Amino acid sequence: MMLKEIAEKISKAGKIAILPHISADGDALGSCLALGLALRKAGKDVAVFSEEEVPAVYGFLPGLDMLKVYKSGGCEAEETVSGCKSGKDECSMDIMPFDLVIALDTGDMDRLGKRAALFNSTENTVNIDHHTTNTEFAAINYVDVHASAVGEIIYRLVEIMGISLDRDISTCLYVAISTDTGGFRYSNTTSDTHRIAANLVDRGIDVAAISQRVFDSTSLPKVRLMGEVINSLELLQDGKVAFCAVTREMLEKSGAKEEDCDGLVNIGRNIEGVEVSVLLKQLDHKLVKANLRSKEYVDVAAIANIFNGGGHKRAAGFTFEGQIDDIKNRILDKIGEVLK
Ligand SMILES: [Mn+2]
Repeated sequence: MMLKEIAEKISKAGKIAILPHISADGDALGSCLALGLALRKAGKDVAVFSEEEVPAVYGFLPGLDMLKVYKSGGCEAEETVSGCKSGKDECSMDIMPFDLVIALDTGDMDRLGKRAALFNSTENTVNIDHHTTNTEFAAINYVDVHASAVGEIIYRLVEIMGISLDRDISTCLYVAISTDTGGFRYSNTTSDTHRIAANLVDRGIDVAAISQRVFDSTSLPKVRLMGEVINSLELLQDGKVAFCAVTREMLEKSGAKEEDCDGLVNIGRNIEGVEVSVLLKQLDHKLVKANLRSKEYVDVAAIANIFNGGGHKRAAGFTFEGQIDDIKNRILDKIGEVLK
């Protein structure tokens, strides 16, 4: 499947829905809003539906006025950004039907959560992604595992569609690409990544302000949570594996929110000698979310896959039914099998 075919499909549609994955991150949100802004410029009727409120850190992104938090059976103009009311008081658009639904940065149907119903409301579905574990769940699938971020693919798609990049679209794409590459530091960063970023900078985006907001702004509750996580840290397998946990009690004690757990897995990964870092987060009394990161050679997507999760070689995750202690040894065994 070529991007040109997706561009043609889009050009034939009038009303388009764009969906990021659940717990949308910088790449998912930045890509969805960039594509949404571009399609709106091309005269399309566009809505972006997220599963949850947008994390406060991304509250400055252009185009958030077209984002709605999806509720099954309708959308409500609740808070679309953590702590801020949406600019719109009510849905300006009926939820269904859409001519085309596009999922971005979404490895499989489970990652659409409740919005799977919306996705399946039409046969015209598109899946644009870069996860190695993508299940090609749409009618049209475009998966480029060499793209550092879906933002890179959207950059190319917008170019193919002949829509001019403006400052707002460029800001969203820059957030998408810079977050998925950890600020152009991870191994997925290529010369293409930098060339695209250079072109975005040429559109007049404020790199320092964006970076400050995305990378160098931490709430006090998050700093407190980091302290709790550091206290839970264990080094195992000759110091090659770092284990951390986030319990509901820790979240309550620190006053932190779910979104504050973002990036905490890197605390373990950044320790000298650690190859794999695992962060286990208690979602509720029976669900645990595992975040996995590796530094040089362990394919954590393959490990996550064993537990029905997915992701990238150096960053992956899965959800598990049980308690933190139940899953810990099982993951450790799997990691032990592939550690040098
Ligand atoms: Mn991504």
